[in-house]
Amino acid sequence: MKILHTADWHIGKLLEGKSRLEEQRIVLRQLVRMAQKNHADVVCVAGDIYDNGHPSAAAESLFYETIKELSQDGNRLVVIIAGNHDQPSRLEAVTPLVKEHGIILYGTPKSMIPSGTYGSFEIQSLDKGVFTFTKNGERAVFACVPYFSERTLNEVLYSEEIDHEERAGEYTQKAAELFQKRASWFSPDSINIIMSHVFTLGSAGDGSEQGMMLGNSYLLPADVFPKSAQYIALGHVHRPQKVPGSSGQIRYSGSPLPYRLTESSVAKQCLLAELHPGEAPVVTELFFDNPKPIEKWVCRDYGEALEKCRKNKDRSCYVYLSVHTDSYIREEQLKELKSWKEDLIEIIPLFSSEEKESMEQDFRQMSFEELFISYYTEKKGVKPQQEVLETLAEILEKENDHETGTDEN
Ligand SMILES: [Mn+2]
Repeated sequence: MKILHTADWHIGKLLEGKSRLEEQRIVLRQLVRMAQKNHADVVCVAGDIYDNGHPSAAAESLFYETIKELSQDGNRLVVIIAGNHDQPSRLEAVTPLVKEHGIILYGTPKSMIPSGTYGSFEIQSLDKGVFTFTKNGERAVFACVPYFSERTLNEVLYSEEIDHEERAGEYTQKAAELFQKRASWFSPDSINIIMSHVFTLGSAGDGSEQGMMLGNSYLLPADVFPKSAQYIALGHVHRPQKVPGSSGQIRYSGSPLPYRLTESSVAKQCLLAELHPGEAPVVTELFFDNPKPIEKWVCRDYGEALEKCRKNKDRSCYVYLSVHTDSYIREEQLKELKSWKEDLIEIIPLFSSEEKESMEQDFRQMSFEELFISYYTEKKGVKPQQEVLETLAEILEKENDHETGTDEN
């Protein structure tokens, strides 16, 4: 049986306010072609379908279009779990429509699907998140564990009679218990697969998920996963990787697109795992062609930056531009750069250390407004507009009124 493993589509995600939908459409089409070309029997999407719980109509439309194409009229099973960015019930809501296309959706670890016909597959639902089916004489058992919080863990694992004292336990142990429970349905003569959306210890994060972690308790060691699982398809970390401590059967496929500059150094991929009962998986990495890379340019002066923008005007890429300069980049220079290269995400002036030192000296003699202008200019690369300065003056005036007691109160 061939499983195509992907995750973290984050449909609708922006880069500094810029839509990435077109790029997402391109890579998701590539994914459909990969599934076809490699004759995948099942596609696993391991969470974070959307970038947020309230996706735009265009984002939803791209999702539906993609899963319909992937499912190939119900001849390929598509299994989707929710990530921390998805709204679980909303993701599941479309089940009555997509069931006949062979599409299975799990919103929470408590979700259980009805047994029945899903496209050309006869699915037997065994437990929460667990189902089985047979294709080409091979039986597969899927244990799907969508993103869970500690609260969800308690709800899933313990009945109401157990009091809080007894519930006390480490997140890790509880997570291990949950995976173990689900894996109790695995059998040696089946293909046994776990799908989940978690952060495992030792996975080289790229910064994109930092905000999603609530302290170290949300990091799971690789041994929370039962040994009886042949392949563990994970989502959450955007950088593709084998989880350390596993022999390559616990994997993050990573996102199909780099979503920030730090993710740009690694080629994006999805994974094709060929599985047979009782055998180690054979995993092949399939690479995406990035339609619009995120780049960092460092230029020695404004002239070079301008030249580089001109030369690359027709090339599709996002640019974080740093320019060595002795003076601030003026508004009109900024406009000129952008007139050549539209997708300049950020322009950062780099001052020589001497320049910086002399400026630091000056700070002591500066007025608040001058300090503000200097700070704003350094952060944004341009001088603040008159309107901003006027607002600042207004605020300062009010502050002074308060301090001197001339306010009405
Ligand atoms: Mn995530």
